[in-house]
Amino acid sequence: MTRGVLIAIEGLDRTGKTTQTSRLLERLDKHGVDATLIKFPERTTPIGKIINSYLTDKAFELSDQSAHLLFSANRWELAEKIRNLLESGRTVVLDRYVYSGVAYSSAKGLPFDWCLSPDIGLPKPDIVLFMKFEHEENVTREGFGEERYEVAEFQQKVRTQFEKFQNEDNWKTIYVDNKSIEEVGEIIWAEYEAIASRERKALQKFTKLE
Ligand code: DGP
Repeated sequence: MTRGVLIAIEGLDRTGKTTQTSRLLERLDKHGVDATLIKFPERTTPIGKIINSYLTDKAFELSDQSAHLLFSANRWELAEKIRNLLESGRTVVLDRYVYSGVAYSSAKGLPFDWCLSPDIGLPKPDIVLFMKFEHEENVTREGFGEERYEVAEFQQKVRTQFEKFQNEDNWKTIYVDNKSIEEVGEIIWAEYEAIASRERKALQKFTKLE
């Protein structure tokens, strides 16, 4: 059986990640690909509930280190499920993952490597699609301000931290400026097809060796 593909969709707040992840799921389904969407933070688990209070209640006090470790623990809560889904052949789409964890916390001033270390050992995505605005002036501020991190200046710092991952071998940046939902969806689909076909070829080679 082919292992499923692990895709992470990353980006700043309000870049359209959630719209694109659900569209990708629909398209995978139409093509007969068994797929599961997991959104981080997963706010319904025991740790996720604490994270939700932290994000929505600005009076909820938590040190930056504690908050960081909770977000990481939330990913570990689901690590086995992700592994099992992949092993059973399902494709898994993640709406945010390790990279958000490091980018948001290091933007607050915590050391980058310290932020990365609790996530070491989590399943590595085959591809990370990082959605961003190339030109800052295209960022819509609409809706910012409802949750803890939704402040334009902070988002700028997060963006700088995210960009530190751009030379990773699984990283692809998708510019969303002036593109329709459909156009961004097409780019994401092309990236998915490329990675899925690479996985199929790798499997064929492997089976030929047996
Ligand atoms: P979302 O549900 O995708 O809107 O995320 C909620 C907020 O939490 C958003 O401002 C980004 C932030 N966030 C997401 N994942 C992490 C993480 O792992 N660590 C930290 N510090 N913040 C995160």
